[in-house]
Amino acid sequence: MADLKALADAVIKGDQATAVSITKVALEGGTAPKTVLDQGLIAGMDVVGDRFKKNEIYIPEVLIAARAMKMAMEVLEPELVKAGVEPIGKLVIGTVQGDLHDIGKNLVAMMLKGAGFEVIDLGVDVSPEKFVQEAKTRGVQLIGMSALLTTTMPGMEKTIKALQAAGVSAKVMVGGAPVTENFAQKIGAQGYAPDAASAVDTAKRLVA
Ligand code: B1M
Repeated sequence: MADLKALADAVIKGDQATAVSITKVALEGGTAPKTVLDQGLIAGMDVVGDRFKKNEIYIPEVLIAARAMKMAMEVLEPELVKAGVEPIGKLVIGTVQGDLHDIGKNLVAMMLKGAGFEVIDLGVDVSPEKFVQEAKTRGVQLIGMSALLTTTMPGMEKTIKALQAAGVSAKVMVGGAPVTENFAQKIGAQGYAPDAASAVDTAKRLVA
């Protein structure tokens, strides 16, 4: 059994090489990709988030930890995706304008790919105009928006209004730590999910 506690510790320390090598060893040893994700990478990032909240660590340490998680996720992603079969839907996803947080959005994108969705990732700091343009030209059924800052959440509502004004009929799913079901309903989003796993269920429901 791979040492997923050591993997979480590598993320916490921002030790990219160790995070990548334990991820590889875990996968080669037959540990399920989802277990590596939940018990190693996400467990480590949870601790980082907690320490950041308590001012025990600062932005540089968080950034270094985030990089280690991203490097390990590059190894993990193809394995998560392998579980997918036929594309069951097509969506664009992005972090809203002014917001550079992408770890959660990447996890959601990864899980959706793993569940069989075709995912077009627009990255971070995505303007309402860009969401509208991409949704129109790519012919998607679903638009996913992520926000981690209370100050960038209004970008979700602006985007929904821009989509409506442009006559885009694709459904909208929103998420991110400060986003709630109530907020989603208030801004007219059809779907909300509190985490990457439930994002898959919500997306499936919206394209059914
Ligand atoms: Co920043 N940051 N950050 N940060 N950061 C938070 C979000 C914060 C809560 C920390 C704190 O103060 N305790 C706080 C926001 C406060 C607020 O607005 N309420 C904060 C702040 C203030 C800032 C800056 C303003 C700091 C500064 O410069 N003074 C700055 C803003 C930069 C910007 O965006 N313009 C900033 C910068 C950064 C870093 C660059 C250092 C780094 C981001 C690196 C990166 O993403 N590439 C960073 C990080 C890492 C964090 C914390 C520590 C961790 C976020 C994270 O990755 N969590 C965070 C504190 C925390 O959350 N405890 C914090 C792990 C991730 C798996 O969870 O993203 O919630 P999350 O995603 C979950 C769910 O929310 C959901 O599924 C995911 C997986 O389960 N989900 C969706 C997410 N998107 C979804 C979309 C869906 C459905 C579900 O549908 C489409």
